[in-house]
Amino acid sequence: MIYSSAETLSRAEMSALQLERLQQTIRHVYDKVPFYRTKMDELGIHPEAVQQLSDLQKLPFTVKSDLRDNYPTGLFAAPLKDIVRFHASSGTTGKPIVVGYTRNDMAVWSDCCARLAAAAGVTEHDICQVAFGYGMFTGGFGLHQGLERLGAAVIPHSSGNSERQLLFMQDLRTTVLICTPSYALHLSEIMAQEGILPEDLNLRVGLFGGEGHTPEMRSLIEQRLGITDTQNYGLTEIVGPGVSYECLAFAGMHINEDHFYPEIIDSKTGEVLPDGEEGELVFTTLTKEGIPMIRYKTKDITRLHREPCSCGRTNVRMELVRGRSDDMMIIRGVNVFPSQIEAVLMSIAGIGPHYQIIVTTEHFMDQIEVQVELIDPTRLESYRELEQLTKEIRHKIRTVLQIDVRVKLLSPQTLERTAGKSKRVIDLRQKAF
Ligand code: DLL
Repeated sequence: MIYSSAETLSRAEMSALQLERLQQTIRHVYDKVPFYRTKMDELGIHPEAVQQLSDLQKLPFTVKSDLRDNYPTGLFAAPLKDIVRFHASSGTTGKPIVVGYTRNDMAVWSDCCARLAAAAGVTEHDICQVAFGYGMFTGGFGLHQGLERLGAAVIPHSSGNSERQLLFMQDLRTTVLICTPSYALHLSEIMAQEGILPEDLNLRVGLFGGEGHTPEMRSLIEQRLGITDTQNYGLTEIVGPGVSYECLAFAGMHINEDHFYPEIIDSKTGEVLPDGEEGELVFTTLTKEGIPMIRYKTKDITRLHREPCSCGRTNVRMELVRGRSDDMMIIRGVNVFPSQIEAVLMSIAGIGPHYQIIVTTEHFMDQIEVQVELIDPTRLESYRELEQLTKEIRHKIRTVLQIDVRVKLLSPQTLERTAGKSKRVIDLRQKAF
């Protein structure tokens, strides 16, 4: 089902709507956000300079560190009394990045997530189990609101506790599973262990996102869970889930471009590339009030296609994400920067500065092992001391990243030294993109 008439506008109608909203947004940030006003003043660009959509190219990009530098609410365009929800995601170092939604932002977000679910064939007759984390991560609440708006029944299970997930799936006859693709595969393994067959469940569709997955993973999920696997994409800085989504024609992910204006750029030169060319995806929000974003560089690599889709939708499609242009790792849906781990290690006495992060897949779940050298070799002799130190490192990493890692303490001079760039991350996963 096509949920919104905004998904079938003609190109001329969409462009006119986008231009009107873009002009309002630029005026709004110029008036309300000193960060944007200063940048625009420095370049001698005033809101009136945006007369057509391509004029957006005159404006500078926004990057993740701008959010960090203005932590927590420096980029907000609405007063805090108008903010009704906060969410957050990892920054490149210790501090997360924080976003805020007004009442209208929440309505837009729910609508975008309802479109996403409807495009995958979800209806009010479905029973949808959300296995994304509820909390500062946008996945749980975002999908929850959209599904409720659509009129589906929601089981707000949240992440983890696979046995209980399966219990509810069986007893409440869950038809739609919402989680990361790696968690879907993990669940399928638990099913096999417990002797639960796809036929014992009533699942028919998966709404998977937060990380990419390969065609091989997709067919494995479809086969093992007996469902249609659909993907959706989003990022905290833009709205969370609901930025783009697959329809049942599987011809890429339709972007909610009446709210999020996409560009593809050459990451190095910043030049905008024509449709069909691969580059970094950049978004400008067109209706956001809480924290509008102008030309936000996502670091996600993809291509855009504007021809209408056989599903009847006309909104632009992005290909499934091909990878990222930075070193951010996505571990079980959580964004992890090596620099965050480094910052934790460096704050603990007696270890470092040499360390390595090994990423593997076990039972379809990402695992991280942090190997770090001890400074004092005599510490190797005390088992209790080593255990305490290991615990401290794990605890601090869990506090910052919300994920569990394994820690291996090494004797000094164990890790290979290089004259050039040291290789901090060894990613042995089957590529997720
Ligand atoms: O992952 C929002 C989300 C939650 C989307 C649930 C879909 C479902 P962040 O934690 O800020 O937000 O991470 C955003 O995750 O820049 C991509 O690199 C990656 N990502 C998200 N969805 C996909 C996808 C949420 N379908 C970052 N394919 C983004 C590939 C994805 N990468």
